[in-house]
Amino acid sequence: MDKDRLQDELRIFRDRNFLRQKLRSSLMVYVLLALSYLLIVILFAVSLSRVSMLSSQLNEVRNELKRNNSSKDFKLFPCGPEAREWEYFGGKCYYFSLRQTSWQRAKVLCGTEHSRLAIINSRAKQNFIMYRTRNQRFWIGLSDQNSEGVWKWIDGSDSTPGFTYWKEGEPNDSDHNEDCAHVWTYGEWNDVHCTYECYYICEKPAPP
Ligand SMILES: [Ca+2]
Ligand SMILES: [Ca+2]
Repeated sequence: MDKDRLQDELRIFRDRNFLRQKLRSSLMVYVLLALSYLLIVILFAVSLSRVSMLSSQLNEVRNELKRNNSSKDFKLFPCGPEAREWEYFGGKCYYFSLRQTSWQRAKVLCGTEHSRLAIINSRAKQNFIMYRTRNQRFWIGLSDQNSEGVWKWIDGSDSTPGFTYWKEGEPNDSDHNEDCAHVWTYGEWNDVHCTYECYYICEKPAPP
């Protein structure tokens, strides 16, 4: 009887020991799993922060490149890289047409480009235009269509008190029919009939 009891107790002890060992090994597995999970989370967080750091650095480089390019663009094309046919002078942009047309049509064509026929109100601007037009005839924004002999710029201002560069003997209103002005040889101004066809100069403010 005592022997049986002893064997039972021994068996129970063994079972308990076995269970304890099993529990311990399962616990170890769970701890290891938890540690690996933690490690994965840490690695993920670290790589995420590195990726965001890299992308912010990349953005900075991109912005710097953009800034450099836009300042280079401004130096090369102050009137805008999309408007390379416009020439910059003194804070404004000028277009020298390649086609000849009447004064009225030239006025409309400048308008479609958000500009107007050129106003020459200084010697510096006259020099620029003179150099650029090289004895070719180009319409400017000056006419006496509203009142004979009263020459007004296209912005409504009176030309007489300001800078003028009329050719000697001009404006002569030849045949009583010359109401529009163009630059002529040596850049001097001449009045001619408005349906005459010549090149034209448009002017607009330079982009900010
Ligand atoms: Ca006239
Ligand atoms: Ca004339």
